[in-house]
Amino acid sequence: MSATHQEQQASSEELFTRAVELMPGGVNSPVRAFRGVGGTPRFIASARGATLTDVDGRTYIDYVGSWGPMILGHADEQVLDAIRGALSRGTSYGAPTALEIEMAEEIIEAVPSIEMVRMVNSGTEATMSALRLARGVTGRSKIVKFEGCYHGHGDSFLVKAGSGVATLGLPDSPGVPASVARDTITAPFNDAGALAEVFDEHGADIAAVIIEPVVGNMGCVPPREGYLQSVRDLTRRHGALLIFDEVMTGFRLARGGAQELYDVMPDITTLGKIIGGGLPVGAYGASREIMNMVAPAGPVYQAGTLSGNPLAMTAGLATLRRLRDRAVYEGLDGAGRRLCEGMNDAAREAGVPTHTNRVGSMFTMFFTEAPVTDWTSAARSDRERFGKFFHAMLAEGVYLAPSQFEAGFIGTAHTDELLDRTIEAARKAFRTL
Ligand code: HOZ
Repeated sequence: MSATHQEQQASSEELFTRAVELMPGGVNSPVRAFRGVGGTPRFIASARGATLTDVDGRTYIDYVGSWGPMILGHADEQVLDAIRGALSRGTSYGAPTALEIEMAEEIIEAVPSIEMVRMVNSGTEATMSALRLARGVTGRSKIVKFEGCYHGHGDSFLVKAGSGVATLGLPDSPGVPASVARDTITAPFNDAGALAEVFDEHGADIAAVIIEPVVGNMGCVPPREGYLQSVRDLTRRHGALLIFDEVMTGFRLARGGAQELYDVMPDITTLGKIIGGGLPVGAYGASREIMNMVAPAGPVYQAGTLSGNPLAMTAGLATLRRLRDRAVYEGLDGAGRRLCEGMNDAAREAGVPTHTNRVGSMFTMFFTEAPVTDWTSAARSDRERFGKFFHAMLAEGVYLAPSQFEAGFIGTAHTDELLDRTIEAARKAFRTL
């Protein structure tokens, strides 16, 4: 029997037993190990539309969407066709292509504050590069990030971070030099007064404030009305740059991301996820003046062997072109409303206290009654109960993010029928709690 054939026969349980001997925690990215909910991660065999099928032969309605990129659903035919076409022309050249120009044009046309862009290979790379650029431009060292926000695993960002760090309850990561961590100041999200105090104390040293304009990495937490504008005003007043980390929200909440939705313009924007159409990608962009500081136009160094990779550009372009139709976002918002209202009704009927945050097609149902506006309120969620709900949903054929502190994502492949099936599954799941 060939190795591949053996793998096809193996169950998630068997694969995980092998995987933990070979990879830390059995995975290549922490949250997917199910530590936040217990149990064995499902090993995925294939995905199509809004569904995932695991190696055990079970199919789930998927609200992870590869953590955001799959806004058109999995294995979208147009995206696959485009990738097939590109594949036959080779997979990487390490030299410029017309595709990169098309991608830059697409991003610049869509994202209001971006005049020039640099492609990289992941969201983490985008945020690390954006930070270096902000430091290079301002000649200052300190940055401000918000408690519970996550900007990838760069040293400067692993201070009071969300996502896997919050899920696993980890302290600020060993391996980050104290000298680096000292330059990261944290403040509570949604509290302009607290940020003003930080600026009063450190204003002249702060190179940048980095923020998820709608947080996805402590679960979905929207900004209070006027909050992003206050952050914009404070940064401007103190000569610091504002970085919007739109790796999750870019092309998701609106074609122009959260900056379009809330009409607040950052100095630098980071992107990822959707712009790669499911292949590894990231980008950062800003005004012409700022981006011309990046090498080789300017002195701030940043490079990458696979940056602007033709397959990633092709998948991304095929995706972004479909998102030119703004009606897509109305549809996604309607789908989000239908799902969250239905799930809320189901929780209420079962007498389970929950609070749901949603912006368009990003949502989180927190297992707490009180509004969730920042990390302190998110952390009050009953994580044990979330874990039980997660597994009950899995048993009903619904795949949610395996952590209370992640956002759910809806795509165009989530039909009303699938959304209603999810609500029905939730009704049953709540009864088991
Ligand atoms: N950091 C990602 C979610 N915010 C998780 C990525 C993964 O496990 O694939």
